[in-house]
Amino acid sequence: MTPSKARLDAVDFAALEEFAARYGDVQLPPVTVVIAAYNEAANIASVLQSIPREICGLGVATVVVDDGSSDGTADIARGQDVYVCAPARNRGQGAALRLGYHLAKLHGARFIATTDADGQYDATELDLIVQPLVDGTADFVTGSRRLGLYSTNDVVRHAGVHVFASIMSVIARRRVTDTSNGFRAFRADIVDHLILEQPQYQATELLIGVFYRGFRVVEIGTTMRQRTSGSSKKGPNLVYGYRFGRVILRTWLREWRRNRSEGRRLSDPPPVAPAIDLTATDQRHTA
Ligand SMILES: Nc1nc2c(ncn2[C@@H]2O[C@H](COP(=O)(O)OP(=O)(O)OP(=O)(O)O)[C@@H](O)[C@H]2O)c(=O)[nH]1
Ligand SMILES: [Mg+2]
Repeated sequence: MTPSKARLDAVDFAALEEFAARYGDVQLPPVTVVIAAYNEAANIASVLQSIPREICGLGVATVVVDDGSSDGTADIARGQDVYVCAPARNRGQGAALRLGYHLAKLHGARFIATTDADGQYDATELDLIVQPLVDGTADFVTGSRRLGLYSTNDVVRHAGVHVFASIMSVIARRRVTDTSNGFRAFRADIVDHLILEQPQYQATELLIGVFYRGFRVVEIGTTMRQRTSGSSKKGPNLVYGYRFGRVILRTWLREWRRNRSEGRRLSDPPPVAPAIDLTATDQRHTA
């Protein structure tokens, strides 16, 4: 992976160096769970303790990316059996996840899963989203609250989930039910084929990217609970909706132009689809 392709910047490289200095040239197990965490002191310990030691029979490590929490989130995470990557400057969830993906891939992860540090997702369902990758039937699996369980009293947010899913269904030319789910899993090698520029609202950039690169995307019903502690970092509903919509539009245009310049169609297969050889690593390794 070249730095230009990875689109990492000086903050990312410094964080990767600090990680290597702290943990050495660690070889991550096949499944690495990446969690972006910012001021989640009230939630992070229980979330980390809920991550299973094995997913689909494969070894699991967790990498927490905390870029400047002021409430001790990183210290709490370091007290758990996980890896912590700590960029020097706060840049948003999208930037934290992008760094986490590259870190996981650089250190040998085969599959990357993500969940949030706020306890809204159910870690016992990680098996559900990793299984299609292990079976080789999908490259990217995203949780869907509408196909699974979803509790909210927020009617605006609820309507937004439907509206954005309809827009995404038009863009992807297939039915999509949830565009902002942070519970997902994908093959680590696809990261090199995606452009990830969004510092905060990455979910749709990632989703449009995988659709337009031709990767096999599967939605699976999963659980999404309400936050019980801490506060959303995404702002009030209208701000969230406006910024989210803007990311969809910009990414769509970018990926449409990218495909056009390469003579690719939406239905074309991915640029490369290397086979996943799970016999090549120690599958039981844990953090
Ligand atoms: N490292 C890092 N993590 C962040 C940042 N902003 C948000 N996060 C984390 O990203 C995850 C999702 O953030 P939330 O604020 O819950 O956003 P959301 O789940 O999309 O929206 P809500 O439905 O309002 O909760 C949580 O684990 C946050 O701690 C950030 O600037 N840096
Ligand atoms: Mg949340």
